Amino acid sequence: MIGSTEEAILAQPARLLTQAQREFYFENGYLLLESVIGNDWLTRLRSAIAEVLDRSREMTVSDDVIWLEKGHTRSDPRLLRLNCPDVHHPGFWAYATESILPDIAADLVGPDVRYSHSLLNFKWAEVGQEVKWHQDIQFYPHTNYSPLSLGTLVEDVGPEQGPVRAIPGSHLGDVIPHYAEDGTWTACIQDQDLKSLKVDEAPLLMGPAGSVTVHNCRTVHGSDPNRSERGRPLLVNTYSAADAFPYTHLPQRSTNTGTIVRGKPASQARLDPRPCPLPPDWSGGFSVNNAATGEIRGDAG
Ligand SMILES: O=C(O)CCC(=O)C(=O)O
Repeated sequence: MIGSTEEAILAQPARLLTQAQREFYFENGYLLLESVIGNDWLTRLRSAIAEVLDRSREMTVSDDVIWLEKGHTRSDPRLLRLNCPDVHHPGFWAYATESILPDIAADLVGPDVRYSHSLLNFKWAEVGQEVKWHQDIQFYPHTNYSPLSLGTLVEDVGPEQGPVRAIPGSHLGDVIPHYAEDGTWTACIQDQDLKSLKVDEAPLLMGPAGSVTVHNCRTVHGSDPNRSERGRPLLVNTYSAADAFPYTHLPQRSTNTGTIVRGKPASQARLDPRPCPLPPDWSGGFSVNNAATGEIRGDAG
């Protein structure tokens, strides 16, 4: 469904995407852009990742920056996630601002683009876990629903590696609570609410290294475990229109949060009347322990 906000965005000249791609995103809430990132960037990102991996060899437990996967050892490092990569290696911030990512965002949210946050999800070979069906906006409500996440496939991703899956058109439905009946935060949609969603119709957003996935903050998405022998590093960068502001503590927040990466700052917030359930209070931090309960892990991508 293309409303007046989307029409105004479409009326602006595109920097990179075709009009058909922009319309597809507005209608479906996701997009897959195959092989759009060149080898120069991929080499830079892989070298930054190798440095992070080396840093993790000294670790035995997760900290706020690096979350370790089961079985992590010095000689066989396994990472679950690097939080806020933008402030932990200059290559990640350069990529977030100087690559085509902010141009893709501008084509989908309008010319004025605000950087929100990044994370690097590893999904290690054979042990990388499922990410349950969820919407991102419940982790970080904003004054409007422009936030979107761009996932860069740093390596080739096939069906067995647990690619992201997104339910077409689900961004036009409700924002579904991520709480159990007893009020416990679960970071994902409850089984009874999944019944009305067409999870079987969700395509696998996979492709060669250098492909970019896009999903809107209301789009229901998740991913299967990695059953393959190859890792699946996914660098997630989240942007919004410049006039979208978070009104709760962000789970991922860095000194770069709020930077205008294309266009100009907003002079006022744009308010969408559609409600959003509040997340738990993340002001004390968002760690591997409180991101979700038990084995359930959602993703504030
Ligand atoms: O790493 C994944 O498979 C999930 C990513 C995700 O849920 C997100 O970017 O919001």
